[in-house]
Amino acid sequence: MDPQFTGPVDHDYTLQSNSPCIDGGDPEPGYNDPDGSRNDVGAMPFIAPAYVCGDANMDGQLNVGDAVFLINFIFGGGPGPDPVEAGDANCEGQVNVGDAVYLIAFVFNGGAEPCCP
Ligand SMILES: [Ca+2]
Ligand SMILES: [Ca+2]
Ligand SMILES: [Ca+2]
Repeated sequence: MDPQFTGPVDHDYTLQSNSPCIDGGDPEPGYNDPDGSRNDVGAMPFIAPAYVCGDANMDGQLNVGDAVFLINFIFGGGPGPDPVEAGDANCEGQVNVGDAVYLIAFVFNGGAEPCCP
């Protein structure tokens, strides 16, 4: 079976969210992962990233500030969203100006909600 390591080539043995190793380890509660779920097979447990989709600036709200944050990141060399997925509002796999446009459409024009990966 393929354990779905994130980056086996560069020795990144964290698990991707589709890994069959997740919650496949010892069911003994004492071995539970830091997130309280059942133990994962392998050295690095998978911890689902906690973020609000589209909340690029991580202030807990979705508003124009997130679009501004993304624009500053993309064009102004400012800090990026962390995790970067939080900034991928249109969920096409990368963070770019399209996400800022998407957020603006959502905030001001009743556009579709951010979907994120
Ligand atoms: Ca787990
Ligand atoms: Ca925000
Ligand atoms: Ca995107």
